[in-house]
Amino acid sequence: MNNTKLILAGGFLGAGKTTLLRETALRLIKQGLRVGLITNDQAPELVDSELLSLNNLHVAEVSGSCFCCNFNGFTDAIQKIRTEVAADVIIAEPVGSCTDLSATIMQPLKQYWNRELQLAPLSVLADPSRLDSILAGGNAGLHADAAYIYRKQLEESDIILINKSDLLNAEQVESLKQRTAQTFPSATVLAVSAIQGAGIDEWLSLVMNRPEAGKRLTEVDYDIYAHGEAVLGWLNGTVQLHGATTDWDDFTRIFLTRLADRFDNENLPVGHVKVIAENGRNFIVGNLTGTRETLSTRGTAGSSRDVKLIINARVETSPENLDRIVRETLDALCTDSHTPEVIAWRYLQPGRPQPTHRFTEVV
Ligand SMILES: Nc1nc2c(ncn2[C@@H]2O[C@H](COP(=O)(O)OP(=O)(O)OP(=O)(O)O)[C@@H](O)[C@H]2O)c(=O)[nH]1
Ligand SMILES: [Mg+2]
Repeated sequence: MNNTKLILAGGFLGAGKTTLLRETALRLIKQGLRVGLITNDQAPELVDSELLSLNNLHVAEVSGSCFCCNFNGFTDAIQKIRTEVAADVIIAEPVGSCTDLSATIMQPLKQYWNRELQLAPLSVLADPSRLDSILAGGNAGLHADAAYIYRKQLEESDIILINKSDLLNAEQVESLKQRTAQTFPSATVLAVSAIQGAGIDEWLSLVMNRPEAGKRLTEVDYDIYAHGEAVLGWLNGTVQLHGATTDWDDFTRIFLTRLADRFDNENLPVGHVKVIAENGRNFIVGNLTGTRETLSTRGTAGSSRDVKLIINARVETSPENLDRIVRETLDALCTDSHTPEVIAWRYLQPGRPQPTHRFTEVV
């Protein structure tokens, strides 16, 4: 089998990685290439995998641990996709709270998988409002240790993608690009809009053609890193709702709005809360990447008596409190009209990262 191009698209929670995976995969498929995607999370039941599969894309999932702490799980997923679809290109999305990927993923892949894989430069996406704060020495509305992870992700990248450029005017884009390049001088900085497609071809031409990947290692203090992850409560739940005919688009918006209000009122910074409501092949996705004004939805699930709801929430609070808030909000919305049947429901605090490999030199 020919060697496969592997593109790692990292970046903090909610930066737009899954949106980029979808947009890029569709473009590459149009060019006649075979594409596989790999998603990753601390627990199963992923909105991202469901969303990409519903777009008819080929997805493998590594769940239960990040790629770095389950390197063999990651390479098994790579091998699975190579076998199943003979992929020309694989795009992988690491967990948004993960860093040190150059030392723990890129270098080991270069060392042990150089015959099977052609590694693309490490791309890291950044949400412009969080990035703006980080560049100004702030914490992007996050706990200082979570903001540390954000900075480390950018520091180790080969390419920084300032995503959501559609939210900025040309002057703001230029200023953000310049300040990013000054702070992270060894990275190539591009501005893109994953949702509208702007800048994606330029990025693709870089990742498909540039031979150097994982050019630098950065020092990471694992105590701060572990704490930065541990301040986030994590909840992945899937429920089936049965009951009165309901407009699931309204339902999803109200559910997310009420959650946003709870988090904002209790001063709990949101990493990312995402919900997908599926009614057969119709679905709506709702996202919250910060306070209430970041709430957005895409797609439509229409109306019916039944729906499958997948909820993935990463919020700075204890997992128990996150579970309580999400359950109370859902139960209040379902009173009398629906019976929720829980298919899967987990809440957890990410454990200390213990990478399978950690290289101290660039391969
Ligand atoms: N305006 C705008 N919104 C975007 C863009 N890309 C992504 N988003 C939105 O940002 C939110 C998060 O996008 P995702 O692609 O789920 O982000 P992610 O990085 O995969 O998030 P995690 O998997 O939780 O780490 C969603 O509401 C997207 O619609 C963009 O280019 N412009
Ligand atoms: Mg994602």
